[in-house]
Amino acid sequence: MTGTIFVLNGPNLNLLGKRQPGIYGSETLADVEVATARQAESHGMSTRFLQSNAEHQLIDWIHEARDQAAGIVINPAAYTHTSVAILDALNAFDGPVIEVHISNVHKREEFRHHSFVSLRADGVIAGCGTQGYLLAIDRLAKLLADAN
Ligand code: DHK
Repeated sequence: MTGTIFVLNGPNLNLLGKRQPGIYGSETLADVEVATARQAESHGMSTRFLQSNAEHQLIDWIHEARDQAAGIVINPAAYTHTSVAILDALNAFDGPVIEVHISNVHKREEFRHHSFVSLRADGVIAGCGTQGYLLAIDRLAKLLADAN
């Protein structure tokens, strides 16, 4: 096991900063990548930061995390609300998992209130903007330190 955290991002997050900035803010995913890498570094850890619009790709990365990652931060985006397959993949991962949503999904449409991923997540952060990713890194670092 290494000190690597996989940070996985689901569909449409490649458009972060351009897409509905009133909901998701003006920072780009590249900005978030830099900030999360710095945050992980401050805990002596590194990140592998990935985004895909394809469900199967996210699942394949979760499988890779099984022997490459100490923990996972995941914003599954719309797959949060639909994907049993991503839940099953996360259930095959032994380390801690933190689920992140940039927006407060509970303040939005009812279909966003249910998360399959929350059945597996050790923590859920919603509505804290892109700062949620940094909070998730901090939480993973604490869980991993406590486990050792
Ligand atoms: C991002 C999305 O793309 C939505 O489909 C989710 C999530 C919420 C977010 O807040 O980061 O419902």
